[in-house]
Amino acid sequence: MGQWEQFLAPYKQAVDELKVKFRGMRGQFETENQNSPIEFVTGRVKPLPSIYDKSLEKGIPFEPSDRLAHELQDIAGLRMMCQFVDDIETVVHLLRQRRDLHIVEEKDYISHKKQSGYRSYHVIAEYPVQTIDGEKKILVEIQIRTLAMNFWASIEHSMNYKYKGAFPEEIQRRLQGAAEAAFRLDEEMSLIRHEIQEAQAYFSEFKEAPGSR
Ligand code: 0O2
Repeated sequence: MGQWEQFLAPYKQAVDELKVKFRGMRGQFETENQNSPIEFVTGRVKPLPSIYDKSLEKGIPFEPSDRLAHELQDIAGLRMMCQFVDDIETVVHLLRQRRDLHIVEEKDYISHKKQSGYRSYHVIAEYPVQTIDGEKKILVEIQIRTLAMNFWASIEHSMNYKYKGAFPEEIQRRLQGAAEAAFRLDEEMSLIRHEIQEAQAYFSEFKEAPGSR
């Protein structure tokens, strides 16, 4: 097995385990007929070219090392998407209560959006994975955001890839405008949250009813 593959193996294990666990949280809300604050969960191990870019940016040697693992906090990344802005706080609260991970840092890019227009809540946590060589504590970054924030971030991320961060002024202005539009969309949806959730509960009951199709 290559050096990198070996280095990244516990990160892959953490991402796989946490995806199951976080999806399980959503499942539990469903089983208990409660509106889930979690809409869906994704996860990934940072691809090597991104690790390379980030290590260059941070001035860290590009080699499997404790330093790299410590300074790049998002080698293991999870994303939890919510329907409503208020759900984000609920999810963070649920994470704070968990005994299988230890939160070391929280970054609130919702109250303090980034210059780019980026909004999201980041939780950096230590998560122990059990390996054949014993327990290994690794850092995971959990990004919690609404569907609208996620839509904006995915688009901006791919544009960033194309323009390498140097957006033409017009595009940058439009992206910032789009971030504000996404924020207003979240606000509008929050105002009719009750009606939306009632309709969703009705819809899922209807879907489950025998002979409803
Ligand atoms: P990828 O490809 O998603 O992995 P810091 O040193 O704390 O100032 P750092 O270490 O970059 O900054 O951490 P930060 O900004 O808290 O979080 C990094 C991740 O958040 C990024 O990872 C993105 O996933 C996301 N992110 C942060 N800012 C933006 C932004 O302006 N636009 C978008 N689309 N995503 C953002 P990577 O490694 O940059 O990218």
